[in-house]
Amino acid sequence: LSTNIPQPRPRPLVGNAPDLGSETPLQNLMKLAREFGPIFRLSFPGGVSVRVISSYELVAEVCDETRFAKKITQALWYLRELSGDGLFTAETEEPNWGKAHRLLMPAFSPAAMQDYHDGMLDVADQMLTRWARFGPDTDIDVSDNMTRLTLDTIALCGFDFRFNSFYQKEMHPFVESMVRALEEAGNRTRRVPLQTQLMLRTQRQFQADIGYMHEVTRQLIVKRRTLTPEETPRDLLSLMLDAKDPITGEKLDDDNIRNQLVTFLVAGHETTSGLLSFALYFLLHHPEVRQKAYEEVDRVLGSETPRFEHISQLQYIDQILRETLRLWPTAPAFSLSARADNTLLGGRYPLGVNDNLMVLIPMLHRDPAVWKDPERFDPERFAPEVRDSIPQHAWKPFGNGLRACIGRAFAFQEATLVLGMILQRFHLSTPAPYTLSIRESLTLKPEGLKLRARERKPGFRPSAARPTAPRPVAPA
Ligand code: FDE
Repeated sequence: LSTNIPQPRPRPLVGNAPDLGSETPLQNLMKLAREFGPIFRLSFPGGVSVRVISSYELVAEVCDETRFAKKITQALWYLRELSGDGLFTAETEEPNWGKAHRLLMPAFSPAAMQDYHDGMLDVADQMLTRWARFGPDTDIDVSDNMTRLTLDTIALCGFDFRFNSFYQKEMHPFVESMVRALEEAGNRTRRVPLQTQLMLRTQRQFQADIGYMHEVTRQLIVKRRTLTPEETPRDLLSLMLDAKDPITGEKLDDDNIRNQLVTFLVAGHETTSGLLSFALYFLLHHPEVRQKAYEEVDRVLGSETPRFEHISQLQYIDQILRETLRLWPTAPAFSLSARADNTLLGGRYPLGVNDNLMVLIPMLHRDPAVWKDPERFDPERFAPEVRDSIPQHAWKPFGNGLRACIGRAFAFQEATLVLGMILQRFHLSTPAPYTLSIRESLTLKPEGLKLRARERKPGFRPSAARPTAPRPVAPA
């Protein structure tokens, strides 16, 4: 057995950077995996290299948390300029990660989802009311609508802030800053540091964008502190301000809370927006799936305003979402490294603690050893009767173990509700034949996807979203 890991031929100075390219690095990685197999290596200027793994067998091995752990890679360090020691970009060993993790877990548990239902319903209703008013002949930009929806939803449910994205043409200035800063953080991974140091204007813009985001989030915290207990909504922000970590007895400090707010906005909107956009893509292109989904929605929701109890009954929608994340996991990779030197991967490849591993999720999700006819979109793979036969680490759209996605239940709750409400009210069609083209930023999105929405019962509206009554402050 060879212990050499295959590698596309590196070029002088730039190594394998050209193999990744700048527009579609993830799709290029998928092509390389098809060519070079379940593990291959890429090297970059400055001595950085990464081992990309994508078979079920190897991924199941690196998901063993006693041997491997999340690695804050260079790309995450650039992102840290925005989100600091927020959950996503903190090292597991940093005390603030453990503190925030313990303190925030209850707010993301399935039981806590009930608290977010009214906010989710409120924003979804804004979007659909707009669709109804546009009428059946307007082209609706899917990713744009889903991004406005998911951003408004996490901000409203998380900290009672309204971006009101559906009431303006341009996105809120916070979003412009966030998108620009995320893009720059991504671009930095493709430059040598000296290049970035020479780009003075880009640097100033990056700092200005981050400064603005920090200022907006800081003000949210300041303003929240002025509310009386009766005025204070029971949301993530009050939990972060009031709750004490059960182990250390400490509260989160203001800088850390600010970092968490930025983290939730970044992590909670692009990924969920992509999930909804791809799900709509699949629904538009699979009439038999759409039909079955309509039947379920009509049976479960009828013409009622969705209630929290309805969501768990939308089983088939849940299957559609799982299958969507199988083919296009919108956060398409996560990074790990071995906990100890002299680790042997796959019984043959030696690894040290400084070697970066990247799990290429879309290819894991296409491993023919697990998935029959992997390219086919088929929600039946996740039918309750057969779901349990899917091996444990074969489906990883939310990452692994301790550092897996904390927002999973939130994202599913939101996406299930929104798809359910769309189908309850509209017939969907594409204005013109569409071939899937994927735009990459940190996450994946179908590019240029448009839909038309014709009301199923013209003028029908489930009774308006109930206003959220002020709720008591979360117990400390
Ligand atoms: C996380 C996450 C992850 C992992 C990463 C790593 O490992 O690095 C993943 C894969 C994910 N996430 C995915 C996803 C998808 C979707 C749809 C989502 N996600 C959603 C959401 C929402 C929200 C709110 C969130 N999300 C959040 C989050 C956070 C905070 C995190 C971090 C955690 C820790 O602790 O680390 C994540 N997420 Fe997600």
